Parts: sequence; structure tokens; C-alpha cells
Amino acid sequence: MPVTLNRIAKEGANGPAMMPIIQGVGRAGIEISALLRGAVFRGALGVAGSENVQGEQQQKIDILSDEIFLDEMRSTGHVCAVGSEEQEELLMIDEYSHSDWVVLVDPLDGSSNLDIDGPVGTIFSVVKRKTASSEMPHVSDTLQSGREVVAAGYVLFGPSLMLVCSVGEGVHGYTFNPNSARFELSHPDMSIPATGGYYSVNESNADKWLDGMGSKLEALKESSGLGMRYVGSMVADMHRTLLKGGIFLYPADEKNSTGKLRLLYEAIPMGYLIENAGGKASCSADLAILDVEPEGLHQRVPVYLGSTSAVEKLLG
Ligand code: P6P
Repeated sequence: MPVTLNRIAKEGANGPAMMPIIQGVGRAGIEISALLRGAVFRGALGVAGSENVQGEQQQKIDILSDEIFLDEMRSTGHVCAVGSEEQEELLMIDEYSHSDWVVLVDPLDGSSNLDIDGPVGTIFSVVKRKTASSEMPHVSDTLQSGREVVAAGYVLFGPSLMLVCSVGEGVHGYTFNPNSARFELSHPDMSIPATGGYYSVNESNADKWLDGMGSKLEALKESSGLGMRYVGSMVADMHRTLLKGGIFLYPADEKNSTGKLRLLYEAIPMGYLIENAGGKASCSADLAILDVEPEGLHQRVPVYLGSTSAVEKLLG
């Protein structure tokens, strides 16, 4: 009998509460995957003519994916609010405003790759609200460090549909099986290789990097002999790093002086997975991503994630 997402209920203290939420993420992934397949025939590709809170062009499909994700979180009956890259404010789920759980999400990360049929992903994390269940959830419920995360993961829309997640009891990968129409365990106990793999970065920014990162990366390249791979879609680049080892980085630069990637729904979920897979996730030489105290829903940070030796070699 294949192992399904139901197994999460048996994973430690948090498993039972997290299973229905992660199953909701899986349902959203299946629906978004269907949306992506053949989107071109429905005119769903291309820009929506609006901007997200980051001032970035929203793809039509970003907005549709955000709606699907919110709806599936509502259908779990256990989520009181969702903080989304696509929404300036925290989205309340009124019918379940008394529930314990708040979900942070980038519903369709890397969507600018859709025009070239590249891989994209959904990135999520779950925290327990700090406000009383008798009150309405508040954005302060989202401003918790990665050490408070109860579950995190991503859906990868690639040649196959995958859901990789952790509730603190190891990292496990599930692949959607079209024959049974459900996610089945395909990558149990994922552990990042200690050596080998690739460095993964947009090197075209190297001349603008801050903190001497240009020379630090040159030193890493010279000493490690790592190959280079870069998709420009965080979920795809992080999935390869998790499987093959190496390092994914997006340093701060003159254009993005606090970094480009978002703390709450990109850096922290990926940092939680990488640490649970035996790797290292840093914002700087002396600050782990999971130790950053968030100040804003859409806050950005520099990120260095991967095999411990590669991250430590780069950052010193
Ligand atoms: P650049 C996609 O827009 C994204 O948020 C991540 O998925 C990806 O890692 C990064 O930005 C790519 O940024 O500047 O290299 O295009």
C-alpha cells in the first residue's frame, strides 16, 4: 500500500494538526498544476496588468494560484489567516477565525518562468497564532522567527508534481501519482549531501553585490570546484540543492540592499527544510535565517542555503 500524505499524522507532536493543512496544500498543488497545463490556450499566461506589493508585475496565473491556495486553506477548517506574497495585508479566514494556525505562502514563485515553460513552485510555512483564538488574527501572528515554524515545504511544478515538506521529523518528498490521483511518498528522509553539488546564483549581479560577496564566491569556486546551475526559480534551484548538495544564494546588492527574497514565505520555509535535512541556512556569517526576528510581512533578506561546508566556506 503506497504511503500518502496521511503519514504526516504520525510524525511527532505536530503531525496530527499539520496533516490536514499539508493535504490542503497538496489539493491546491493539483489544482494549480491543472491550471498551468494548457494555460496558454486559455490566455492565462502573461501579465495581469497589476502589480503585487513588491511592485512586481503580477502574472494572471499568480492571482489565480493565490485564490486557489486561499480556498484550499479555508477548506481545511484549521487555518485562521494567510499571509501571501500576492496580498499586501494578512488575509483573514472569517469562518475559522478561532483556529490556531496561520499559513505564509508564495503561491506561485518563479512565475516569470512560465513564458518559457520553466519550473515554478508554491512555498509555504505554518505557525501557531500568538493572539487569543477569541480575537481576530493579526499581522503580528505572522511575525515569528523560523524557530517557531511548525511545518514548511514546497510544491514543485516540474516534469512531475512534487510536494516536499517537514513537520520537524525529517524532510520527505511526495510525488503526485496520476494513476491513483494522489501524492505518494517517493523521497523519504531527504538529507542534503555534505559535499559536491553546485553553486546556484544569478552571477550577472556580481559587480553589484554587497559585503565583498564577489570575491567570497570566487574563493569558493576556486577551493570547491563546484559546478554551476541556475534556473531563476527558487523552488527548482532549492530542490536541486537539497538533492545534489552545494549552495543556493541571493546576496544583497546595490539594487536590493536588504536582499531580494522574502523572509516569511521564501527564506524561512526553505531554511526550515534545509536545517531539517542537515544543512545550513544563513543571512550572514553570524545570523541563521531561522533566527531573524521578522519586522514586516514582506520583508526581504539575503540568503545562503545549502550544504553546511559550502555555506561556511563561502561566508567564513
Ligand atoms: P533573479 C523569482 O522571481 C524569484 O523570486 C525566485 O524564485 C528566484 O530565486 C529569484 O526571484 C530569481 O531572481 O533576479 O535571478 O531573476
